[in-house]
Amino acid sequence: MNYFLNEEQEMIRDLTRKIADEKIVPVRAELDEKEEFPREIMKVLAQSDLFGLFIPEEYGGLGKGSLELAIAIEELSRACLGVATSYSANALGFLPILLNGSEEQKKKYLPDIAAGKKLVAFALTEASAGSDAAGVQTTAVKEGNEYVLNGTKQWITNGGEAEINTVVAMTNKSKGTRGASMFVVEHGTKGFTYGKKENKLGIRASSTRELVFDNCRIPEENLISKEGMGFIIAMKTLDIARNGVGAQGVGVAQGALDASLDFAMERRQFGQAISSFQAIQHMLADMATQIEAARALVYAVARHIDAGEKEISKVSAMAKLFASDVAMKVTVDAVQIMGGSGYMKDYPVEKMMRDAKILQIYEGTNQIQRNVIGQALIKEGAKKK
Ligand code: COS
Repeated sequence: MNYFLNEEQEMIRDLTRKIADEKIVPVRAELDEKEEFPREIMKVLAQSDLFGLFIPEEYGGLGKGSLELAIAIEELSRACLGVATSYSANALGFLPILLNGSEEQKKKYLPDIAAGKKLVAFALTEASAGSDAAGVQTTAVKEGNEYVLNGTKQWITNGGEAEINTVVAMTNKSKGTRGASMFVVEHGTKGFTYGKKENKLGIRASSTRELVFDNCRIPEENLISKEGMGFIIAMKTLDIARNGVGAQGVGVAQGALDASLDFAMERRQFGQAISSFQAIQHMLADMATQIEAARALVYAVARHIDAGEKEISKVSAMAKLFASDVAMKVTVDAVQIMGGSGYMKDYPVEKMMRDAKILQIYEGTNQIQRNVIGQALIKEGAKKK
């Protein structure tokens, strides 16, 4: 379908597709098998200026929007969701600085991030704070002109690989969500170490690790915005980033459709290509229709965000919810079409199926997305009365 992308957007698509085909596809199975972080690919993305897509030109970026970011994420996800997750989590990580950082913080951090010299991680989740994002137990206590952080962050994408971490910690536990604050913690800060590295079902090329703060002292300048704004900054960050998860869903689903269509046209049974059977054609037709619907929604939400619309929580949650469910269904169906071959590691679809599952879980489970959408509908309904 023609989404009437402009010349620059087409260029970003072509560039990321080329990198995906030439640099990611040949190594994706090995990265998955060895659970290896894709450092060389990150370098290629940096050389191609792709880390600067969403960062304004004044801070060394390309000054593009959510749509360009979605296009890049989609193409990387078509090849490998583990690589795409490492790339996307970087944007999730710098969004708190971009959205609410001071001028000094933006000037200090964003140029290196845009150049791909420094990778970022976003640290909200903890053992007791998953869907209940307000359950953060990590504390930040002000002592003189420093904050002292104590606590452990869990399942942090890019954990251990990122030089910059945006971290939510409680500055006043008695105030609930209004007692949370957002900080920048740099790799190498005394009292900041990495804990368990997770062994995952999918997206195994991405790093998922604990961040451990043990009397970790950071300067007060590392507080983003004001004390008490951490939860709201995290929610605003997720509102933008969740559409990127939708783009990941579109990409991995497209990759699975492409692989299973190729296979179906080659594989012969009962004296003919299996693609000639209506049972297979109907599956392919459903997969292609669902992907197109998901892509249309993700691009529309990206344009909605880029137009500066204020209410983005609901639509971004819708894009994440819909596209991740499509990704799961399509990747399972791709394995089914390819039968025994689909189940084997000789083909990419079993990996895509394992990878896709995380999209229904991270950046807010799809149950949480439904809550966000439901709450927004009720709010809109009340306004109409
Ligand atoms: N933008 C700006 N502010 C927001 C917001 C948003 N999208 N969502 C909530 N807020 C504000 C609310 O307006 C409220 O402000 P006040 O203190 O002025 O009243 C405050 O934040 C608390 O909101 P709420 O009461 O809705 O918080 P809950 O504890 O009920 O949590 C959900 C709401 C469930 C939506 C939130 O916890 C969530 O998104 N959970 C999933 C987290 C997640 O994605 N985890 C994955 C790991 S991070 S990769």
